Amino acid sequence: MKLRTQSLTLSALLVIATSSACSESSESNAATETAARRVEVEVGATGYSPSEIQAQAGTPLTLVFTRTTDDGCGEELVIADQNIRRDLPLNEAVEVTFTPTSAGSLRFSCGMDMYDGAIIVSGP
Ligand SMILES: [Cu+2]
Repeated sequence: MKLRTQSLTLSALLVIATSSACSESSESNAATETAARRVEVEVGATGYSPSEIQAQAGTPLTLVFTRTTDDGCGEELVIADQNIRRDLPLNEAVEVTFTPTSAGSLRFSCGMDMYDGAIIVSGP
């Protein structure tokens, strides 16, 4: 029984590892689709982690922000270029999805413009 559970767990892990791997496998059907990108960002006492996020123009990007502390000032998230402003309740994952349209750097910050992060968008 224990062995079976372990092998199931292993299978699940393999599935996760496979699906989250970069789409470099030439045999994958996913290569023909535009795979949405999903990045988790922790908002801690000193800012965002990671504070720099890679994205691609034309590919939907979902950022999942979770604020993990009441210290600091991460209660509000602003992505000015996308006209996005969200409250980040403590320990609650907040998803922000948009599709960057052109290459360049998109800045994100806290509501008072103290915390600082960047989304680096490469061309299509
Ligand atoms: Cu702030």
